[in-house]
Amino acid sequence: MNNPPSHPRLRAALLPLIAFTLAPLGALSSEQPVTAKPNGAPLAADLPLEVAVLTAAPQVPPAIGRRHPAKVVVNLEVKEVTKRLADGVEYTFWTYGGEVPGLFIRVREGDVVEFHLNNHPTSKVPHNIDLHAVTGAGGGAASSFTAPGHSSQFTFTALNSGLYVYHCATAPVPMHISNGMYGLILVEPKNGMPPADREYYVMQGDIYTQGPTGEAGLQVFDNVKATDERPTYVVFNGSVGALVGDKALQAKVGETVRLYFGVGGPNLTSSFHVIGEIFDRLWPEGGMKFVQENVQTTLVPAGGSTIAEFKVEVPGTYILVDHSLSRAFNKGALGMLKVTGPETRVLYSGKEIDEVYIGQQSAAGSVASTREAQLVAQMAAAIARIPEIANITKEIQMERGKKVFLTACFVCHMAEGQGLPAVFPPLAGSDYLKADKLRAVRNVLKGLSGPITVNGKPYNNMMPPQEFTDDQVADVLTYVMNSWGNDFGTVSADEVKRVRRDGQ
Ligand code: HEC
Ligand SMILES: [Cu+2]
Repeated sequence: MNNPPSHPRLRAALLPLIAFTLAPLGALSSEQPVTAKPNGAPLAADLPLEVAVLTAAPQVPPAIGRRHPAKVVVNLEVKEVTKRLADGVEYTFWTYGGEVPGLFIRVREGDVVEFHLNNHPTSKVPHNIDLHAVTGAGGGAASSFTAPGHSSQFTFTALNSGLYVYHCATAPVPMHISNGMYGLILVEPKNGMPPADREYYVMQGDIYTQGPTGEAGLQVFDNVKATDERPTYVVFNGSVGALVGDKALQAKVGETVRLYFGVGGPNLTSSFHVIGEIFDRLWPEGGMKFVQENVQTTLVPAGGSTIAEFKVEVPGTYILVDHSLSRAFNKGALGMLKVTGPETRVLYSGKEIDEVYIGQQSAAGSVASTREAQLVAQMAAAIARIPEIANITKEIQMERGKKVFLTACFVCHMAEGQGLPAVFPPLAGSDYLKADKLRAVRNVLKGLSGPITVNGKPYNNMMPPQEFTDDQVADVLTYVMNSWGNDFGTVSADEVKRVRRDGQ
């Protein structure tokens, strides 16, 4: 038997090692959740117990009214969800609480926080959490590595007040963060935050998709673009337009608006700016002593935050941007704050926002691009249905596929697809190939070994995985499925993409 060590302290010390080397999940499945009590843990037992109210952006939980410490229980669930990234574009986000950014957590300096991280059973991979508000190894990451369908518990004391980023720290970390695994935790100072009329939660993140910006359909993470820090999207609150049109932030003339703003990254720093406003008060980098007044643009690092506050004197629509403006106008880092109320012409006598200035990011532009994406998809579908076009497409695929066949497959399956008796099965006239084309896609992507029967004859050999793009795999299979008398139909790049994504 090779049981994990049973002594709790030893196990707690070993778990992070297991976690960070990404051992097979089986190694963890027999583990009990690890409870890490801070030194002097009995203290928590004397504290009043509270369950933290968590909110989805742009909402912020209510101010902590209490002026004494409490034991605060935080329940946060990790879920992998497919949602809108931009008009016509979907993405499978990895989330804390089903939302990007993750749910906002609010506690008070001196609170003892009992943290429960639950990873939903439908998740495909393990996750954990590193809270920058935590003083302790990995900010909690070491104690919170959680396989799908499991939950972890750890406890920390919120020693320092401030606005802190939290994020997933499971390998590959940039991918987990880019997929949406970041959020904010506010540790209020002992005497609380000064009151504000409106408090909002906004967070910026950079996203890397295989398709270019705006390409319709379900997009997947692109590791090369991420490594090169070339995002296809830079967004506020998880998607293009999350704070635009009827989802804009709201305020009334005369109110004080406070923005809790964070940058999840994983890579880009934000030049955070509100077009048409000046930050009256700023807590730079989320530190708790507000030290700046009258700031136009504030730099917010990846994995950092700021608290920006201003009184709104003039009605209108104010535009939140990353002032690296290509990100705002071309990649999505743009939001709106709508201020209603009486005009004060002395302060400003102008028209409303200029739809042209913010172009496709405006409410009207957003509707237009949804419609455009629909029409483009309709047109593509209509074109594909024209038989002549379908035939030409197939012919092009055949020629391209032949080239792939002659570089890779023919060495084993032979030039006429006839195979080699008892060693390499035939592709010409193969009943195995004919029966299930998606299985054939899988065979080419992942390789194939073990006993199979082709045209009544047994084969038990090994085909290595074939390293090709989705297009090349589609082309080569279309070629073999329509050569040497085969008439088995065609394979599209989309089908290959789906098989690759769905795995097995
Ligand atoms: C190094 C030799 C090798 C290469 C290269 C190779 N295969 Fe195979 N292929 C095999 C073997 C061996 C099997 C049977 C594996 C088994 O016995 O489980 C197989 C099985 C198959 C099958 C399923 C069985 C059948 O006859 O229908 C398909 C489809 C297939 N290969 C397609 C391809 C295509 C397409 C390529 C090129 C992209 C390719 N193979 C490249 C060795 C190879
Ligand atoms: Cu994660």
